[in-house]
Amino acid sequence: MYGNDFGEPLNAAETSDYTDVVQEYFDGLIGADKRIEPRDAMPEGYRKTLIRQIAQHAHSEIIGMQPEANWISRAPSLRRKAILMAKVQDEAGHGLYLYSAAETLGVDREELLDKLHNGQQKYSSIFNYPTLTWADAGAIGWLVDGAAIMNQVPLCRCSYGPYARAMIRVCKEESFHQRQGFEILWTLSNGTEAQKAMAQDAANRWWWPSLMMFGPPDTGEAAAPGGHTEQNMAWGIKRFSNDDLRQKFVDMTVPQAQKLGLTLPDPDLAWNEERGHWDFGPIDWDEFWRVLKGDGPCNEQRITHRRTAHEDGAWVREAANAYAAKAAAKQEVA
Ligand code: BYC
Repeated sequence: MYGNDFGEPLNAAETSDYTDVVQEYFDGLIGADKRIEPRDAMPEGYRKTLIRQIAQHAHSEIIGMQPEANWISRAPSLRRKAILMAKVQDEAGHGLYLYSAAETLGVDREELLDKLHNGQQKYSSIFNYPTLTWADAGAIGWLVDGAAIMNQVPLCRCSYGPYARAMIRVCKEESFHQRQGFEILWTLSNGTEAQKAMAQDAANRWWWPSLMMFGPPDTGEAAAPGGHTEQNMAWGIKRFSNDDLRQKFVDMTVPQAQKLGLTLPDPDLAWNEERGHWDFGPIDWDEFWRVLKGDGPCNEQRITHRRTAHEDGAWVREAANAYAAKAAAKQEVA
């Protein structure tokens, strides 16, 4: 039983012509904070927005495997290697749940991958930065997974059922990843001077790109023209604005940095008693938009690697399809 199973579901296939009926039914479910399920009729804008966001999210998960996989062969111990390998596999799993969730909206996974490969769809800006030292594996877990959790926990209450349900497991795993990253940095910060310097350098390089992960501000000069926040909040897809989540992330992370004995690279970072939040300095939005347009340090490398992996894996897809066809033919005979 899912969200609205106790009511009278309005089946998408039976109602395609009756847009006002669809809208009324849909608005009723959203207004009552119920879940929209794949069989439900929904406005085209809602469907397209979800495909855009879920696909971008899925692409981020699989592209996000690259910077960390870079350190599997060089992790400093067998234990570290095993943990990192499991983490990278988790990210592949997240990609699979998310592509499956997108497919419930009537889009084909192959089409989404084509759009990633030809640049029509985005992935998170954060994965266009390089992992230069082992401490970066720690900083990604601590800061990048930390930001991802902040952004994704509210998505467990997203109005679209399959996305919300996928997010529950994703968030549990991200939470483990965040602790794994923190523990790597904890060990380095309590190690030799050189190890501590390595941890500090990683925190310096990953801090600002992590703040950019939440997306452009909702208002002001750096806001995206026609940003999606207002509409997506009305649809129950987004529960908080980009700036609110960014602030929550800063508030959560500053005390953790203090615990680690690391400084964050922002001279304006200061506790604001009146607001009850940490103030932070201006974000370089020009850098953010540059990275989004393809001009980050690793954009070219990430997408080339992804395309090659896809081409190299063609035989696996062909074999799986041939096996499925054979199994289906056998069943027909039986
Ligand atoms: N990178 O109006 P806005 C992870 C785009 S974590 C690239 O605020 P929206 C992982 C945005 O798409 C990362 N593009 O849009 C973690 C839009 O362009 P389009 C993935 C970005 O959708 C650890 C334009 O800027 N997480 O996977 O309301 C290890 C204007 O933005 C970014 C998710 O995807 C960015 N950082 O809000 C491994 C979570 N920010 O599409 C893996 C789900 C903005 O109109 N996604 N843009 O051309 C979301 O919550 C929302 O899509 C965002 C953006 C908060 C990211």
